[in-house]
Amino acid sequence: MSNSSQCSADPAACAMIDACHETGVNLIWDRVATMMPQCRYGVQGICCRICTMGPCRINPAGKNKVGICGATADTIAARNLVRMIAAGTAAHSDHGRGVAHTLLMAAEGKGDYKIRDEVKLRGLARELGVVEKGKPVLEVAKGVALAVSAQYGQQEGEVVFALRAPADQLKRWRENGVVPRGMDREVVDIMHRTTMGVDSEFHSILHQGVRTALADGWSGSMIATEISDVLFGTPDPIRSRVNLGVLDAKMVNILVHGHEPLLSEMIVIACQDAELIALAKSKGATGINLAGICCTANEILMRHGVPVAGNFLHQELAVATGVVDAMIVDVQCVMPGLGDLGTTFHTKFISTSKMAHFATTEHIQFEESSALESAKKIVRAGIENYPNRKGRAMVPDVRSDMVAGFTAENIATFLGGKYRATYRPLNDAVMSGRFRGAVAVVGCNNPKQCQDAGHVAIIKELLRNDVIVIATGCAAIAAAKVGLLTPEAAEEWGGEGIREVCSTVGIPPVLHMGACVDISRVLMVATNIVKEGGLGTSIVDLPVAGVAPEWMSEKAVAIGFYVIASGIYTVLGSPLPIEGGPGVLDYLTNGIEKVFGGKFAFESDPIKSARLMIDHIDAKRKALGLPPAMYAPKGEAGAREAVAV
Ligand code: NFS
Ligand code: SF4
Repeated sequence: MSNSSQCSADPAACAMIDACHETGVNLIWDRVATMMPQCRYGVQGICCRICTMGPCRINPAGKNKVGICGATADTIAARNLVRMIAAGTAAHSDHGRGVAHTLLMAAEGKGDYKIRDEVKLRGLARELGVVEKGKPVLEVAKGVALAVSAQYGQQEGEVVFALRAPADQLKRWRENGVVPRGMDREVVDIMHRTTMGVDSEFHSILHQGVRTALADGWSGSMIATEISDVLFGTPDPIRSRVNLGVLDAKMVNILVHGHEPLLSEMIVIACQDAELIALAKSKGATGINLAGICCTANEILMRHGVPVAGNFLHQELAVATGVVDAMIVDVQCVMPGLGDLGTTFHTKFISTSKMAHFATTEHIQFEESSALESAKKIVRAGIENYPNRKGRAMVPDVRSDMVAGFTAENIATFLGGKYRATYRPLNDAVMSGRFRGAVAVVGCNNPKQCQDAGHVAIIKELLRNDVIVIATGCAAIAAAKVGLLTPEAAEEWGGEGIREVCSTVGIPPVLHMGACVDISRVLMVATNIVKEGGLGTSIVDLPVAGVAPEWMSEKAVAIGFYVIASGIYTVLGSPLPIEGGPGVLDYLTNGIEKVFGGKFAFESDPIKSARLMIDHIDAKRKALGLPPAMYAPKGEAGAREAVAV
């Protein structure tokens, strides 16, 4: 096991890792260490076990240049990769499907959900061809719920939200036959196409990967975001706090972890219930403290300002504080190993999704039809567990303030003014060179990389160079932990241009746009910038880039694909598992740019990664005939990292 400072850049994490080591508690970093070295066939994507003539492992320099069926390294690498896209798209899209189903229930007056953003609902209705004028809100809600639900199983045609893309991008997709038909259709297409003896031409396989990923970004995820806004309210900037120090040893601590906002929204209400607060006090606690982990945290942070206990690699560490009385989980990014910690700590793990059961958790089925009742039952179980605390109560005294809650809509209000919501000032700031460009920093933690170190170093380097940052998912939480989501961070870390713009309007230099499904908001920001005018006719023309420094999930592969296919250059902190397929590697890091406008680069060094994006941004500025960045970068590359991390 390596030193805690090699595991994480976060002092709260390091304190917990050290404490766990002293008491012999096994953590994810210990399991990584014993797993090394990992199989290079897997890492390079050239192990195939699609049929039982295999498994086949390709060794280009040895005897096995192709699989038993004759599949080449490129065929195998492409098939494996697009199956990751299918899984990632399925996950995001199912999340959207669940939210759409809940909208239908709300429309039919079943359950405890209400319509919170009627303006957005009516706008969506018009876009989807649902008659809304003069109709009561619940009738419109039903029409919208049925229309978006139908997108999942649509067999032919084009998903509706793909038409939001700038015309030039849509044209590229149409010319290459990759406009998605429906989410389920594209996922099934991948599974069929990649089974033994179907598609073996790697470009063809990869283009179906693009089509499926576009179904995620421009439909499945976009539905999740839009309908969540309708049901739970479109976010507005909101203050909160982040890191393990938001836990309170004297209170009943309830943690929500996973992704879907349906249950967590109700948990927020249940935690304010007078009867349950009284029950908590009767057990000796001072009250109920709710916090989140991963993207569920981002969902209730964005809309209610609920504090965030941490990102992906904080899930075990939160339990190890000994003060988490219940951890409520639904789907995605919940480590199966979590439940085992329950033998050491008193935390009650409560699984709630029909889809996700754990050998060691208690399962309380969450029913949307009686959502608040389910939520109260779950919170009550946490309160009842408070007296069972045993062993240490160790809450690191580490927390930061932050501002979250930015959207494609409210950026226009902030920069344009309340009565003149427009992207004009943002476009002008980019055109003048005050903002050199914009980068979306997204994605996970990965225990093979020092937690948060990549995210934080890249963001600081970008800000120093006057590149404004948009963040989502675990990357946004990483940035929040070091104070980058405060308006003051513009002064501290921003170059002259960032300082001028962000300080004037009082926004942080890193804008938190929500969970990973909310990368659909980032697509709309890029689209709105194009439509505002002055920065080209396509997302491809924009001085922007994307980066996922610490990615690990299949969902991240789907995201990466729809982002490059939307015309955005994207850097990954560790390579896609394709390096054993030379044709696939060359196409995704080179040739695909001519087709869709974006491509991948792989770079593990944060400063070099930032440099790649800044060079790309400068090249795009030049192509647009824009002046170079208005101000010289502040300080020296990475100079303050040693102090800050
Ligand atoms: Ni995104 Fe959000 Fe985090 Fe990665 Fe997991 S929580 S959906 S997949 S680990 S960023
Ligand atoms: Fe081997 Fe071909 Fe079967 Fe894959 S599909 S396991 S390469 S025989």
